[in-house]
Amino acid sequence: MTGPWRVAVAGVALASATTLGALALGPAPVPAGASAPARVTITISNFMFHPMRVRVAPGAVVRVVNHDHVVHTLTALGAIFNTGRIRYDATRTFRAPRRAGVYRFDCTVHPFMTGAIVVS
Ligand SMILES: [Cu+2]
Repeated sequence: MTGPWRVAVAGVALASATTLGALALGPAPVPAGASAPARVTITISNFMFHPMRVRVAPGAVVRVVNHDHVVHTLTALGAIFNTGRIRYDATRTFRAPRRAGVYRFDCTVHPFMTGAIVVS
């Protein structure tokens, strides 16, 4: 995957996030032009990531907290980042990639749990 391709994908994703802002899940999206946060927290509850899609700065610190009574993971497709197994009430932290793009992830234990980190 080349750099320009990833940047193009991120551009499309941001454009749709802006257009569909009112329909987006989770907190209000960061306005276009504002800098993306350097730290975010993703919580897991009821077998869902909250928020399911989050915009972060390159290399941002991402905290993941599991509120479910079962083990989950937050694992990027291709395992570019991976929390490993997170038990009930445990927290794991990792750094987002430095390269702009849309990074989809799931839970390796429950692959129907999906989300995305948008680095921009
Ligand atoms: Cu899971």
